[in-house]
Amino acid sequence: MHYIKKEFEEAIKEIANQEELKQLKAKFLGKKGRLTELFKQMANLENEQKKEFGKNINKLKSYIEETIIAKQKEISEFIKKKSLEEEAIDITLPSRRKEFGAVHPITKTIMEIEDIFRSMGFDVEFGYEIEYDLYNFEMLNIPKEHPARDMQDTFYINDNVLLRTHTSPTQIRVMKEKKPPVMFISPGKVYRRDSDITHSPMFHQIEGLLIDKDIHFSDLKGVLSEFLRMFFGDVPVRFRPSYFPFTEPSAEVDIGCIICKGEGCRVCSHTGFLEVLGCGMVHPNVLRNVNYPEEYNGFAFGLGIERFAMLKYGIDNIKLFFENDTRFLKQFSF
Ligand code: FA5
Repeated sequence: MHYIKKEFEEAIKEIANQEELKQLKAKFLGKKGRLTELFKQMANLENEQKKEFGKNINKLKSYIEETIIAKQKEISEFIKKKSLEEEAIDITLPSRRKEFGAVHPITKTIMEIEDIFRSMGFDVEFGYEIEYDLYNFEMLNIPKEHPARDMQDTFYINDNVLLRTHTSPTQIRVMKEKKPPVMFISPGKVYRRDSDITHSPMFHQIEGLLIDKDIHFSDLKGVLSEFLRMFFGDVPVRFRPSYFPFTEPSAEVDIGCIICKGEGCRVCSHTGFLEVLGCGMVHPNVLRNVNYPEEYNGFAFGLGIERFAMLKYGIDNIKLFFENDTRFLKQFSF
């Protein structure tokens, strides 16, 4: 009997989990287990011996049962402790930093300009980046072979289709759809073969058009001066006579260079002023092309958004907008 106890004690030392313990229990206490074997041996004993033997087997059985229960408890406590250790959270660890995105400075500038014009009652319309030659040039009073086409080096897709060189074709699209009066701005991408520190082959413009009865150049001047004051604050503004085939008279608007405060720098080509937009009274030919009645007239303007963003945020190279360098973009997360 002693050797069974010893065998059990050796075996239980090796047990590491509940499954092994179950097998050990079956091996010693099961129907065909070691103790059942012992009980069977009792049949060969004398009555007196049987009593003593039976007592000892029962003692051994109780010992084995108790030891197994104790081991069971030990194993479940070990498992519980281990899982608690594994799931432990170190509340002293520093938190992971979240990266916040920022609105791109071009988008931010578009949003600011839209807000100003909406507050004056302008709607917002959208045109197409792939445009007909007809809308980009001809209906804007720029016929084929017209010298004004040299002003804008164009990416042609075929003879009749091109990447729009300005947002002005949206004027035609909206006027063809809507009866006067109309009053809207239209932001979007435009394309030209042009590249230096203030020019990019893809850039953004905002077009503006106001058509109603009895509109004068003074209305144009009032709206644009107020817009520039709201966007830039108090900066010098000057209207300079210019030429666009789709407006007559036409003007370009300059503001005092914000980078050098008018002293002259490479951004303003040492003139102290920067051209920020083109504008003028809509040419009667354009209004005729969209069949607007004679009594209507109005003004239009077009501005380069990159130019506005560069001046407002003091950026001296247009390429920074398109390189997606997060060190640059992060500065606009306000
Ligand atoms: C036009 O594109 C006219 N459609 C504007 C207009 C609209 C005039 C309605 C009258 C009535 P212009 O080519 O000057 O005009 O361009 C307008 C503005 O776009 C410029 O003042 C400049 O700020 C910007 N711009 C022009 N070329 C580039 C370029 N390659 N990269 C970035 N900005 C540019």
